[in-house]
Amino acid sequence: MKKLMAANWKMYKTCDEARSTAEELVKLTATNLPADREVLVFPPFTALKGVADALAWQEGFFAGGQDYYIEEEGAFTGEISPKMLLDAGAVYGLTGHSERRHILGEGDEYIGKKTAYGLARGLKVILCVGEKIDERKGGEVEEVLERQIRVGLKDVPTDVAPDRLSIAYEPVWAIGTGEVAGPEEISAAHGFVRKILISIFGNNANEMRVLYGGSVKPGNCAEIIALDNVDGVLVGGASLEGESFSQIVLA
Ligand code: G2H
Repeated sequence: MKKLMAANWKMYKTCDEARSTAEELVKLTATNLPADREVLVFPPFTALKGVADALAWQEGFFAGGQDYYIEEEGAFTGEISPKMLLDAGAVYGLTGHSERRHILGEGDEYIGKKTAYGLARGLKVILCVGEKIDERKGGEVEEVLERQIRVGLKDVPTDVAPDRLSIAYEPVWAIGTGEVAGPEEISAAHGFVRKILISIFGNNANEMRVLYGGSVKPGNCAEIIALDNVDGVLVGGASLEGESFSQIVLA
């Protein structure tokens, strides 16, 4: 299974800035990208086509959409569909990111519908899960992760191709805070995520990627991706500069 090194640019970068960062990333990593790694960038929607075009001719480089709606088209002001993402060059879609859960108010049921819909419409999907600090302090990590995964995947066919579905474990208290989960916390959470995936998808789940996200940086990436059951990273702040993200990609 190839490690997936993913950048989430959130609500940062104009079209020109995004395209030039993508081009810089290609320049810094394409010739020395290890054969067991892939690179994925989630730019804002407005910059998606430019970034996808900049990455398209590089083997192992992909673009994705940070969100999408659960219809193909229609009177849904402000929304965007998987069909539109694919048309702009996206291969992946993201669901359940903590900022959509906790700032935009998305719940498990809707996230579940969205995950299944994106897969059915041809996207590869990364479902994000993760506990808040009070849930960790209250000993509820496994309960929260199990609920988010089971509800988030309840409409996904059990024979889904394993390379089309990934989970990103992003503890909310480690997102954008500079606070990284320790190796034991990451290993325990990823082992638990794998166990739940196996209970849903059987052996297929051993081929599904489980990414870690939350204050990943050039200085801590190598240690994190070497852990058991860590099949890549989803990086926010430290992915915004081509130089910094290229160090993560090659770490
Ligand atoms: C978590 C992560 C990217 P950051 O949101 O998904 O962001 O690396 O800034 O913690």
